[in-house]
Amino acid sequence: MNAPHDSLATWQDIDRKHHIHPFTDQKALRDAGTRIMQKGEGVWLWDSEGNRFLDGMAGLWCVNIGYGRAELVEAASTQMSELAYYNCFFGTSTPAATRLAALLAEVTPQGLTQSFFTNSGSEANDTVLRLARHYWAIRGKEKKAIFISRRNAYHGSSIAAASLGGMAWMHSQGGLPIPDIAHIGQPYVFGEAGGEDPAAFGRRVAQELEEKIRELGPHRVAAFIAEPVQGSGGVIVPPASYWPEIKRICDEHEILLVADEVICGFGRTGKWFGSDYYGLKPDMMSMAKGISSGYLPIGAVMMTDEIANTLVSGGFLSHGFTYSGHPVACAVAVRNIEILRDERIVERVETVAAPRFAEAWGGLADHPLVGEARTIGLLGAIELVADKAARRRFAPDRKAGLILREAGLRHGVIVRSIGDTVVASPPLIISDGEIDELSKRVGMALDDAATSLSN
Ligand code: PXG
Repeated sequence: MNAPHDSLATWQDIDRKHHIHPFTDQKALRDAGTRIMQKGEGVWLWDSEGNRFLDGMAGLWCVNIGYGRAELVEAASTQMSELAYYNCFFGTSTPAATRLAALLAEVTPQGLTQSFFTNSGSEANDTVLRLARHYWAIRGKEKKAIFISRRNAYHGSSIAAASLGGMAWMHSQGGLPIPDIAHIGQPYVFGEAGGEDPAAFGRRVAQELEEKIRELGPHRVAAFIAEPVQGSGGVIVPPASYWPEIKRICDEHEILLVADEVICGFGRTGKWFGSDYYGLKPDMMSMAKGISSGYLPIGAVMMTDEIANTLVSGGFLSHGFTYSGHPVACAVAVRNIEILRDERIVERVETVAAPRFAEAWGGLADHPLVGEARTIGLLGAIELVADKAARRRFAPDRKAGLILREAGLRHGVIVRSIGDTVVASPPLIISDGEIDELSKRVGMALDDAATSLSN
């Protein structure tokens, strides 16, 4: 597979000298050396040394139809041969971009009909911020500029998207957040409800939105943005009482509701979108990742006719990227969405895979290290605890989550640790046997971690 001079040691050496990695402890990585991933098939990955891993994270929450689908390779190759690039500026488009716009209008929740294309989720959320403010300005309400988001939300890494995000450790690098962004609490039952009844907690946290709107003045608030289920925050599944209350508040105060579907979109919850799962009727929706199953970078913002028509009435729109509607990325996204639709992958997640995963992953709750195991669709989380009965966490310097993640790698499974919350988000095409295998391997990693942490 490799050229004769290629070897792990050479790659690691080059990587140390020339590559700064995203979201990585740079020093620790240089000491440890990079793992080189080389091949993927279905839910499986192989590294350069031939180690095989069950990819419990679908790459980075994105490879929804799994690795190695020849149809997507074919779609890219055909489009590249015919027209490798053209833009959507100055009155042009391409068949691939128009096909994708039509398909998105078909699969997204009713009412969302028009797309703006980006290259990533971060760009989609930057776009949301600019378009929503511009929308209110066209309607003569330019003071409606503030975005309300949530603490521990993740909306991307660009300046606006990271400001929308609610992670203090991200704000601390690069002088964030930008002005006119406010944050409220998150519906994190295990971490923050204490003994409160989950339904009451969900309503109370949602009502923080109303308090914040009153504090700021509804005439100054443009939108509320949130993931239907927080992904990078730790697969935080809100209580059933949460979203209905948020919807009521947005409607009553004339605030746009923006659903960040970058992780929840394209079948992750067993519905096409997290908004479908919760019956939300968002005014705008940001998406990326699963739109192309990660085969090429692409994102989009979907919006209602009302918003799009207002933008049209505003005339010239001064926003866009060289690669907005890149034909190769669009062609791959079209083929990916057709596969999700025609092979009824989303329906299979809802009726077969999600119940199986709920049972297999739910079984991990019996482990002494696990304070809670939860799933929704093909998203799962376990909360690691030092004392199960008291639900007491480990001290942060014990790095229990990282220990579990490392133990997982030794057992040939990739999961993600977010503090001491360990999450999974496997490809949607995962078979029943592979779902059981994923949970079994995490179970073995838990046994290893329990031994390490008992010392
Ligand atoms: N919104 C959400 C909900 C996301 O999860 C983005 C926006 C930004 O998308 P881009 O394509 O700009 O990365 C994301 C991305 C992690 C991790 O470790 C998750 C993401 C990105 C990087 C790391 O969990 N999600």
